[in-house]
Amino acid sequence: MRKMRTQRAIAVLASVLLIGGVAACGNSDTGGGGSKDDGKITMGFSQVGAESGWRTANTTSIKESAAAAGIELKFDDAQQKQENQIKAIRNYIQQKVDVIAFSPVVESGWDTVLKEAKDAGIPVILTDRSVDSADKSLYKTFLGSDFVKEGKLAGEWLVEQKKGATGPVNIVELQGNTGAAPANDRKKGFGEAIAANPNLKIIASQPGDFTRAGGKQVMEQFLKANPKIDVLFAHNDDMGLGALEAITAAGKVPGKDITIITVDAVKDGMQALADGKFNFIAECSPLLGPQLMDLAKKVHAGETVPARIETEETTFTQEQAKEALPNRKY
Ligand code: GYE
Repeated sequence: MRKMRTQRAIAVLASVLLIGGVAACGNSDTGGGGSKDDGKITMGFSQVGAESGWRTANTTSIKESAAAAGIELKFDDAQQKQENQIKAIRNYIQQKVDVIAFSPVVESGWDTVLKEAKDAGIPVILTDRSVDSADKSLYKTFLGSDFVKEGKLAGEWLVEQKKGATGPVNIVELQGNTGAAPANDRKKGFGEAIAANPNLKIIASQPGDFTRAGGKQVMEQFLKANPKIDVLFAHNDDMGLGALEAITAAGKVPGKDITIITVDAVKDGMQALADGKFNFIAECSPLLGPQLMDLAKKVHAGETVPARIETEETTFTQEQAKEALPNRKY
C-alpha cells in the first residue's frame, strides 16, 4: 500500500516537472530568435506552362497535393519561357519561401539563380525535368521520369514491329521544345534503340514544342516534303494528336498508313490508341504532387533525401489502352 502511494507520488512529481519543462521550452521559443515560423511550409513553385494534357494533370496534382499536405503553395506559370521561371524563382527568394520547387523548361542556364537560392538558404527541389548543372549541391533532389528509358521503350517496340522489314522504314520525329530534358533524352533513347535495325531511318526531326498546334504544323511540313512516311515518333501525346489532323487532311489513315508512337499516356492519347489511331505509348506519369510535398516536408525538416527519385511507368499497346482507359483519371 505504502509502496503504491510512493510510486504515485513520484509519477505526479515527474509529470509536474515534465509540464514545467515543456512550458519553459515554449517560453524560450517565443522569446528568442524572432522566427516567423508558424510551422506551415510555404512552397514557391514555377511551372513550365500549360502546353499539354500532361502539364495540366501535373499542375492539378501539385495544387491538390499541396492543399492535402497543408503546404501553402505559391504557383507561377512560365508560359514555356526560361526568363519567366528565373523571375519567379527570384521572387520566391525575396519572399523567403521555405522551399522552391520547379520544372525547368530547358536543361541549361540555371546555375546563377540556383546559387542565389542556395545563398539565401532556401532548398530547391527539381520536379519532372532536370538541369545540367555540374554542381549537384545547387538542388536537393530530382523527382521525375527516366526520359531516356521512355524513348528506348518506344524504339524497342518499333524494332520488334519492323523486324521483318526488307526495305527502308522512314521515320519522322516530333521533338519537344528545344533544349528540354524530355526532348533531348527521348530522342537519345529512341535513336539508340532503333540503331539495332539499319532499315529504320529518321528522315526528319523537328521541334513541335509539346503542343497540339506545333505537332500539326510540323507534321504538315513533313508530309509535304516526304512522299513516303512510315512511322511518326512524337515526344508526347499532344503533338501526336495535332499530327493526326495533318495526316487525315493529307488523305492518309493514322495508325495504318503511318504507325504512330507517342509518350505520356494522358486520356486523349489513350483514347487515340484505343481507337487504333496511335499504335504505342510509353507512359510518363504527371502525378508527382504527393511525392513532391513529402519531399518538401523532409527537406524543410533538414532530413537528407535521395538525390534522384524515379517515377514508375509502363507502356501501352492498343489492347492495353482499351483495358486501362475506363480507369484513366487524367
Ligand atoms: O511529356 C509533355 C510535357 O516534362 C515530362 O512535358 C514532361 C513533358 C511531357 O509538355 O507532355
